[in-house]
Amino acid sequence: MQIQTIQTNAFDDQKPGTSGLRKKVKVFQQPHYLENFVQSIFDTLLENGEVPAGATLTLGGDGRYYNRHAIQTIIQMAAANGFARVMVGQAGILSTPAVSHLIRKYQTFGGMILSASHNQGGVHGDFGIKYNISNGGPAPEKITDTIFAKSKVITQYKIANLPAVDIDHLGETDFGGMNGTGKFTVQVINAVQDYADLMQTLFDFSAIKQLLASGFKMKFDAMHAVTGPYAREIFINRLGAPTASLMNCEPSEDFGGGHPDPNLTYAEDLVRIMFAGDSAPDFGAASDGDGDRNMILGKNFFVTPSDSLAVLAANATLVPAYAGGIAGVARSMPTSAAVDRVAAQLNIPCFETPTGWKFFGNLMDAGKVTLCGEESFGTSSSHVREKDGLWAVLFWLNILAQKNKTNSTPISVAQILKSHWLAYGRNVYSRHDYEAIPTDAANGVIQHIKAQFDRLPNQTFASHTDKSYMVKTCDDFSYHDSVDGSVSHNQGIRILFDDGSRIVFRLSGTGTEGATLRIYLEAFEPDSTKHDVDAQIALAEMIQIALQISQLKERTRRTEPTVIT
Ligand code: VG1
Ligand code: CO
Repeated sequence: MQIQTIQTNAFDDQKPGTSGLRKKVKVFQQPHYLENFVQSIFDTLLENGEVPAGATLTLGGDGRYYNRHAIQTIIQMAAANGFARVMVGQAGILSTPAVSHLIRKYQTFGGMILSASHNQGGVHGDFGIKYNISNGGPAPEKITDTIFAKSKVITQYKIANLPAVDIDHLGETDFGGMNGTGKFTVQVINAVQDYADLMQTLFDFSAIKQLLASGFKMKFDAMHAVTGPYAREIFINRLGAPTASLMNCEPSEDFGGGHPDPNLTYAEDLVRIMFAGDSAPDFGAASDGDGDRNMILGKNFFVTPSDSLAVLAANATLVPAYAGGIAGVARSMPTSAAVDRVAAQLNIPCFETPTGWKFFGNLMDAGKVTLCGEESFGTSSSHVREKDGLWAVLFWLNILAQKNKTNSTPISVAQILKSHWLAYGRNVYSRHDYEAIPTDAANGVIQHIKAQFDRLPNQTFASHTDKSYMVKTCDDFSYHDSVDGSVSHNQGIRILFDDGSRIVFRLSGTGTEGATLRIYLEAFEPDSTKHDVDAQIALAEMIQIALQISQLKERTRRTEPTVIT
């Protein structure tokens, strides 16, 4: 194997966002663009010396367009940069939680995930790369900042002249090592079994199997993305569900032309099935491009991700892996405080972190939290260091199986939520996204809100009812990591009202077109007679206040959000 050193010019836009570097495919296709970023990752890892002898890199993606090309390039660059082995998913495909699990199970040095997650794929869609460290979790900000700094000054990268590696057949291929020394191995694995085995150690598969055999109907939508093969192994082969329980389970390079984003807008086919009245299945779920997100639906019922996290925490002891209780919980700042109420009752700590899974890693490594979640359809536990879509689906099924075992009248998803709200009160919640707006207008909105920070506290906003809303405090959220002492500023604007209601404004860090402004709305409703009110109606006044404070319509000329969840 010969190593070539290629001269290159730096790009100035390779800043990793909330979850890795995401750009249009055509941006990644520019000469040296991918290589520069990959070398910047390796240079960051190598800063303190060589890659340790025998180091393995785990590698896989969600199967989107450009995945195969990128896999070959990264294998060649890993060889040139001193890795002894690359463990790659068959056909180059691995879900994000599967990569996290493989890194941990086989104690590999780290992993690269090729995905732009829920963003559209295909030639005209998005591509992305993320680096995960040896705990299985996304690289923390300290590392991603260094990667960005290196990408701005890079002058050369190293690549080995390997022949194209067959990534479609399981097994190992050995190549001669760097400049004739040692050897370099590419191992093609099928991670589905490893992942399904892990799930089987966490959940009561025989109880879920019984539930599914009892006439309980489920529908899982893989949205033409990575979870299809995992879902088939788990639900059909291991849990005995009929094949009709699955839809869109063939991964495709452009996700069937759709948006692999499991929410009420983009998972419309599943939503239609689940809201079909009496004939609807009892349980529905979907996951995103790289398999780390989940949407949970009941018969004619939508579970907000924030509520889902709270329900999982409240019922964790029904699941074998968490039967002994959970150490603590964490949620991203914009996620509703529903889980905080559960934590208070369980007398366990609850942490509030910035958006993005990378902030949960330290808390899990330190044993401070077991369950984590984000309002953006992400939930998981310390079994991996990523969010995990199928894990959340199995958790719900395990809860339903247990609750229905001991009850003669079936208990539905909607009933679980209603009794949860009865016990804890309801944190009514919604997120409004304004996608692809001009960056200047988006920044203008944020500046305009910040400029009001001095006068907002104690200001009262009129209400159509006899209620009025007074601002208690407002700030731009900063996070102090209690484990490593790091501080992250500018993580989203919070406007907190004296009755516990809240509006959060944040710019997305995963978009690739203009800016996406997210408005997160929350109000606490203790009165159970009002728990059935639709969230958009219950939050109507919060929405008006948000528009008034932000001048969003005037500044962006948008009259409606593009996505409401
Ligand atoms: C979004 C979500 C965030 C999530 C991130 C990655 O980020 O809001 O909660 O962690 O996507 O998820 P942003 O910056 O666009 O709001 V995934 O499934 O794209 O890896
Ligand atoms: Co994702």
